[in-house]
Amino acid sequence: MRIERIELREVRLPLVHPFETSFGRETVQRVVIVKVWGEGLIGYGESAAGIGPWYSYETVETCWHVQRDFLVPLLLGRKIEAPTVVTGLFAPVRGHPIAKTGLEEAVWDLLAKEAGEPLAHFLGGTVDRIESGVSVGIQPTVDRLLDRIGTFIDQGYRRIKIKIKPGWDLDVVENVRQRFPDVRLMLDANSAYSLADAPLFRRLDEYALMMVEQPLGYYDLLDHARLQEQIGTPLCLDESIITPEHAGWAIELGSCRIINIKPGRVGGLYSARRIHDLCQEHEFPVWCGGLLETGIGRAHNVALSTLPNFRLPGDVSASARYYEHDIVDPLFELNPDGTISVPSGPGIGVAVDEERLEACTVRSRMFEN
Ligand code: OSB
Ligand code: MG
Repeated sequence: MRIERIELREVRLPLVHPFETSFGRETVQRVVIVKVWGEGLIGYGESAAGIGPWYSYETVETCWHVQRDFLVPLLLGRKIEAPTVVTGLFAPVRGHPIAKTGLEEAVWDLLAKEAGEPLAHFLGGTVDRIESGVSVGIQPTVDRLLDRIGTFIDQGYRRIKIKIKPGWDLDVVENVRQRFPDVRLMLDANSAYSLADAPLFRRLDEYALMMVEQPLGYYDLLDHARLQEQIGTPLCLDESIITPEHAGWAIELGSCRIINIKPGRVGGLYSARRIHDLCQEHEFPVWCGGLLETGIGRAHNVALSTLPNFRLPGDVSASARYYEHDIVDPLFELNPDGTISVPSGPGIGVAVDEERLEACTVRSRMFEN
């Protein structure tokens, strides 16, 4: 399949609720939606960089620059036999995984559509529903947090992740556990602590947490291994795992016992699948994280989550948890049993509402060959 045309679109979508983490507060999501054309078909992908270089060094501006000036020229006009070759094609560009992901995902969608297969199946997944969890941002008060968690539990979410930061940790967890003694609960610190905080994490061992995600430095593997040795709760790495090699190093060093896989963080679905396979060989469970994607990136995350070693509920929640007017049809909805159904149509399996997409586009650019 020859890649005949590529379009980049910067999209802005207001979030239903502001999302606050240890690195800041977002009220609007900005992403680059990528469309690729070949043989009368269109593939869609998403680069969910967000507004500032907080979670990662990438922003919508860096994605646009790296895509327009370096990645699009590497892909446009090429004959692509299999989506797995895109990662190699992009290898000369160092880093910038979120920028790469939008284009790589769009090629996966396009080739799955060419094969007439749902993306989930095309990737090697088997299940028709995935377990859904929800990530709850830092709230103005503990009461607000308890309310929000209660609402999500009532909706059926299968596990709750709460964001923590210094000053919003032990007491908050104590309160959540008192109110919800049995909920499957985990924490995400987004690198807000250092090894000197080990005593805090030892105290958190008392709360039957499924895991603590990324407590220490965003590039660190060694201090996480030192911390994991001192605590009972499994550590889960997010920011520190950027390539399959990092996953291998983390496993060898004992830096964590669980890995959060996000296509955006690792440069796309092929890299995500390689990390999945490596973790499976080492009996490390994985789950699918998120970057507040619109329905397009969400569809890719849903498809990825159907691989067999995605054994824990992910941060792949319903469209309505993020956006009032998402850009896909149908929307992703939570089933009463806390699962999300995997679309059964070809490719991402959901239609993109082009009118809606146009309405929230702030700039676009077409590249033709
Ligand atoms: O650390 O997992 C994270 C959102 C944006 C950036 C980083 C993270 C998150 C989330 C929410 O926790 C994931 C989601 O629901 O999409
Ligand atoms: Mg995280």
